[in-house]
Order: sequence, then C-alpha cells, then structure tokens
Amino acid sequence: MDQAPKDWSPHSAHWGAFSARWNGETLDIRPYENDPAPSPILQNFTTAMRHKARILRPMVRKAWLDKARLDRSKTARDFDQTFVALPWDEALDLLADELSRVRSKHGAAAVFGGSYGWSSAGRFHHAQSQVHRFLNTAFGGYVRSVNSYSAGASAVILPHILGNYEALSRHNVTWDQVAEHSDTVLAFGGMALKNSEVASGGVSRHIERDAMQRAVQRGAVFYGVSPLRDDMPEASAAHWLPIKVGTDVALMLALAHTLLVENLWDREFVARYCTGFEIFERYLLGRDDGTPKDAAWAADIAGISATTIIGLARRLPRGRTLITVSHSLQRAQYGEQPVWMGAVLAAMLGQIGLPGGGYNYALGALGHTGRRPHGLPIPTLPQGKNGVGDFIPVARISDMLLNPGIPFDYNGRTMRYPDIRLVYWAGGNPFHHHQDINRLRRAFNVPETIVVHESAWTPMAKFADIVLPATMTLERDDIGAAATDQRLVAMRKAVDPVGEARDDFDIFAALSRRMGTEQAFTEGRDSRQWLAHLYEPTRRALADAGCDAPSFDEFWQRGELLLPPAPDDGGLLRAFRNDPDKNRLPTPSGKIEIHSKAIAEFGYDDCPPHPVWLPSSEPATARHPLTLIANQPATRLHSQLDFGAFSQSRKIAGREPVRLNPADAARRGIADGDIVRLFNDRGACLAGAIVSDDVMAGVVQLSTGAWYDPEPGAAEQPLCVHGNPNVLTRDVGTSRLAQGCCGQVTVVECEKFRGALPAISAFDPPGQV
Ligand code: PGD
Repeated sequence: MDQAPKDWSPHSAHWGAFSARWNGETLDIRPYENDPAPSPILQNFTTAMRHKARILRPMVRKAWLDKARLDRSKTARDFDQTFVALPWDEALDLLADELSRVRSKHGAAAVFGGSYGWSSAGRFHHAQSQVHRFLNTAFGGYVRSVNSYSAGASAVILPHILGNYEALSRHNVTWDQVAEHSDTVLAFGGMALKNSEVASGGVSRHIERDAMQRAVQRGAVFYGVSPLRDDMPEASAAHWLPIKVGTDVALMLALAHTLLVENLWDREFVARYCTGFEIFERYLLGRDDGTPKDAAWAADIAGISATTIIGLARRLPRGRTLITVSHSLQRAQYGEQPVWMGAVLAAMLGQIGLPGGGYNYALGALGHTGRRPHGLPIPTLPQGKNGVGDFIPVARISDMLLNPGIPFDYNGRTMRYPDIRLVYWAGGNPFHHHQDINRLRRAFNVPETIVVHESAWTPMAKFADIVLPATMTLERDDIGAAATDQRLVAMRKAVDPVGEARDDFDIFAALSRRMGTEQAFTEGRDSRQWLAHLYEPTRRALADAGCDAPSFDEFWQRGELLLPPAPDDGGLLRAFRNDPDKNRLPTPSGKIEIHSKAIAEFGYDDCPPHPVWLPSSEPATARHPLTLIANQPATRLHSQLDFGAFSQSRKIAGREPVRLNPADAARRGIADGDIVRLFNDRGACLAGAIVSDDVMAGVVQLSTGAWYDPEPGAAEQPLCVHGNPNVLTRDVGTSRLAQGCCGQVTVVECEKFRGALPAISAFDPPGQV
C-alpha cells in the first residue's frame, strides 16, 4: 500500500538538491530554496515512481532459464524474448549458484563487473560502488574498467602533459575568478548550462549562469567555438564562432601560429614553465612538412575566415584570457589532441595559474567545475580489494567481449582482452552509453550470463538474463555529498519501494549470505548503521577543524550540514606558477609538456608526441553528407528517467528531437515537427525534426539518452524507432593512448520518414510467461 501524503523529505540527485513529497500517486518536487538556477530535470521524478517502466519483481529470461541446467553458452538473447517472474529467494539461490559455477569453472577473472554508470547520487546506495564492493569482498574480484565515457581521452593525456584530470578540471579557475578577472573567455566546445546542471553526487547551488552574467556586466567577452550556437548560454552574450565539427585543433594551431609569427606569445613563460616547445614550433611553422599551420591553412579546415582567426589571436594576449576545452571535443577520434593543444595555446599566452586566466580543462562541463573543493572527506563506501588484476579502458567493452585473448594497446602497455563468461551490471545503461549498439548487441550475446540490477526496464535490463528490481533513490535513506559542494544532504526516503524492489545493498547482503561471505560484505552493519559509519569521517574532520560537527542523529534530523568553504587558491597550476621548483607539476619533467618524451616512446601514430592536427578517418561523404553531434541531453541526465515528465514533454510524436539547419532541411523537404530517419552503414533511427539556425549547416544534433527501441523482427540492424544516436556512432578508441569513447560525432544522412509511424515500446516491460 502506498503511503499517505507526508512531509517534505530533503533529497539530492546528480541534477541538484531538492525536497520531495509523496501525494499518493505522484511526487511534488521543490528545488533547494537557495539554488539560484535549479535544473528542470528535477521534474522527471514527479511521475516516475509508479511508472509502468518500473521493475516490480525478480525476473529471469525464459530462454536462459530453460537452458540453465543444459548448455548455457548458447542462449541467444534478443529484445523480444519473454521473462519469468521468480520469488526473491529462488532468484537469489539461482544467482548464487551461477556465480559459484562460473567462479569454480573459469575463475573470478571471467566476471566483468566493470559495470559503468552514474546510477543515483547517494553516497551509500551508489550501485556501482555496491557491486564493486560485493565482487571484491564476497566473490574474490572481477575484471574492472578504468576511466569514463565523460573524460576518456583527457583523463589519460592530461597526466602526461599537465597533471591529474580531476585537479585541472575541478580545482582550478573558479566562477568567481571568471566573474571578477577574466577579460576574454575562449570556450572550445562551449559551456552549456544543460551540462553544468549536472554533477555526480549533486550540487545544491547552480552558480554558472550568474557568474557569466557578472563577468559580462564587468566587460568580459566570451567566445563560443562550436557548431551549435546554444553551447554558450544566453547569459554569456557570447560571440558565436561556428566551426566545422572536429576541427578545433586546426583553429588552435592557427591561433598559436599567429601568436608566434607576430611575436605575441610569452617567450619567458614558455622557457621557464614548459618543455619541448622547439619541437612543436618546427611543426607549427611547417619546417618539416612544408605546411605552416597558419590562419589561411586553418580557415579551409575549420570554416572560419583567416581574418577572424588573426583578429581573435591578436585579442588573446590583451587582458586576462582563459582557454577552456569541453569534454565533447575529446569524445571523438584523436580526442587527446584538442585537450593538449588547448593547454599549449594557453601556455603560449603565459597566463596559466593567474586568477581567471590560463587553462581550465572542461570548465562548465559539470557542476563540479569552477568551485572551491572543501577538502573534507565525504562519505565513501570502501570497495575492498580486487583479487583480479585485469582491466579494460571503459569504452572497449564490445571489443573485450568479441575478442577474448586478443592484444590491444593502452597508454604505453600492450594488454590482452580477458575471456568473460558472466557480466554483472548495476547502475548503468550500456545500451544507452555505448557506441554502435548493433555491435554491442552481438557482443552481449557472447557471455553465458548477464545479471542486472535496475529500477526500470531499460534496454540493458531487457537484454539481461537475471534482472533484480532495485529501489529508486527516493525509496531509501542516503547521504548526498560532493567534494565541490558545501552542503551534506540527509537524503530522506519519500515513498515506499515499488513492488518488491530492494536496495542494491540488501540484494548483495542476501547474495553474500548464500555465498558464505556476508560478514565480509556487510561488516555486520545494516543500511542505517552504514550511513552513520560513513558520516563519521566527515564529522571527525569538522570537529578537528573546530567547526560545527553534529552527531549523525542530529545531522539526520536537521536534514543538512553546511561544510566550510575552502580558499579560492587556484589549485596546482597557481602553486606551480608561484614556485615551479618547489611545486613541480606531476608530469615526468615537472613542467608543462608541449612535447612528451614518454608518448614519443609509445610510438603511436594516432597520438604523436606533441599536439597535431589529425583529420577524422570518417569524413562526411556524398552518401553520408551530414555530421551528427550526439551530445548530452537537456531534458534528463544521460538516459535516466527518459520516461519522466520533463523528458517526455520535449519529445516529438514520442521521438527524441533532432535539430538541423534550415538549408539542410529545405534540401530534404523536411519541416519542423516531421519525423525523420537518420542512417549510416551501422544503423538507423527515427527522430522528430526541429529546424533551427542555432545549428550550423551540414550538422545535425541528436542528444543521447532516448531508450533504445528496436523495431521487432528486423535482424542485423533494426531501426531504433525512438531516436538513440548510438545506433549510428562509431565504436573505436580515441587513439591507442587513451582508448576513450568516440560517441560525440559521426556522419549520417537524414530523410523525411514517410512510412506508418511505429509505436514506441521502449518503456513497456518485456513479455512475461
Ligand atoms: P545513465 O542513463 O545515467 O547512463 O552512461 P550511464 O550508463 O551512466 O545510466 C544509469 C542507470 O542507473 C539508469 O538506467 C538508472 O535507472 C540506474 N540506476 C539509478 N539508480 C540506481 C540504483 O540505485 N540502483 C541500480 N541498480 N540502478 C540505478 C553515461 C555515459 O554515456 C556518459 S557518463 C557519457 S559522458 C557518455 N556520453 C555520450 C555522448 O555524449 N554521446 C554518445 N553518443 N554517447 C555517450 N555515452 C556516454
């Protein structure tokens, strides 16, 4: 029975702090009162709790169950197969047996528990942390994944050239510094508010819009370099520099070339703080290849006039200039290059480490950036020790499943893909986040067993064999916290769990009990005791600092705790600038590496030892003349709560919106509101057209996150009738260095869809027998 209406419960999501009140059928949502710009994504919760997409009880794929006692290796999975509901005890017994079987026959290294995904914001009921802890403490380990889909290339290249990705993106130039000091902000890939609305763990105040407004009022000028005008918020009053997709490095090189030949660069800074400029300079001037990377050269490549490039270059050394490079630019083939070249351009301007100037990788890409990390420990679930050493770069999952034993390169190492028999996933949706979904489908047909904990029938849940219903965040107590937010939130339960859904922790506790390792997993604590236990390090640190440090019960009753702000100290780049001998950068030379000897030794032709312009190996062609940008959505986080009220309110005839330029639309006879078919050699999807001159000609933009909805019956490349762009994107690594995901960009053709519109079944539960 659902609860009667009750009080407002404080809570938090990756898209902001809020309060919720259950009214018996839906939730009332009230954003945190001190948030100056709360995210509309919060409204997705209102109708989500009792939606038909919720998973109500443990379910097992019938085809898998039928073969469970026979030859499991041959279960062919597909989306139109049926499931059998099982009581919890039976499902857990079955799963415990299967885990034991796989471990005794193939070892723990045959289990992939990489289980990437954002899941929900609470620090304890974080599904990915829970599954990793279970596999480490109760199972003996698992094959893990490293890095993220967000920052696959930058997380690997930055330590070679500047330092740790987290430090450079999250503890660097703050929004206050931008508001007070920056004269010019040159944002490659923009700083869209839809992105900074989101921060893993949640932030309670969204400060970006107001900071940009303050900067503009003081006279700062923003430049947004992007194929999409609205990658810069209105508040920034930005000059839009429309650029051909994936050509930012050429523009950056031309800016650097102009600085060099017009003697506008900071020679002393480069000499003192950088290494390898002479080698890069030869490339920039075309000494060896005969091609100076000048403005005329870049104009053709980037589609920006040489006059504009030279004018911009001349502006940069005047006043305080900040260069930013968004995540999106590195979520593409050779994505390491713009991250590196952005830093080199900033180094040539000599302002790295100055307030409001220099280089802040990914400022505005998440709510975490541009803030002052408080430096206090936040509640964190210990993961235990992994008994298996094997890992993959996260976006190489299809490669791994399809190519056991085959070698691959990664960051100077040659490794082999493990032979995976069982995949365990909790808190992620690979059929949303991975590229080339038709290939992923083949890959997910390789393992003998797939286990998923989910709160909703995502395509990943529909493709699993054992599906265990997990509670949603508002159905349990947790603690919300982020290293970049000043507020610890007592995330109180607002509504009873749907159906038979259980917390991931309780599922793993029951499983580990069956496997004889319960104590190792739970350490004798229930959820409530874990929350108090995880809170304690924060309380102790506050007490040591002489701050308000209430007991757990007191914190829980208050609903929140304010953490003292840290000084706005500019992080490692400021310290390095102030004293480069004492505060060496954590790079091999201790300096900014414009040329990297380490990368030179790797010998990768797809990631040379200094930044270079490398054109995509998948250019637009006559067959696929449009470049697709598959960026982050504005109406939800990734694919989460795609069935929610706000996400649904923006669909067109139930399909995900795709934006295209009026000229491209007219050429194809497409009008606003038409349903279109996007296709290339990898797949096809439907989407609802929005004709807009905010999108450059030659570009179409379809955000990620519409739940994959394959038309039934089609074999190899079913049409996704809903609009998931990952049926079109390429599943290749950014380079052999980072092997990051290339999900941001691909090439397609687009046509008006004239057939009978197929029904959307993405949110329907699968058939049940
Ligand atoms: P989400 O949709 O957030 O996507 O990929 P990710 O897999 O993180 O999936 C989280 C899932 O966790 C949801 O299905 C949700 O229901 C589930 N969940 C939430 N709470 C719980 C819980 O308590 N327990 C359990 N068991 N489950 C829970 C995101 C990834 O996509 C990322 S980070 C990026 S940056 C990439 N971006 C792009 C892109 O720009 N372009 C393309 N083409 N592709 C991308 N993919 C990547």
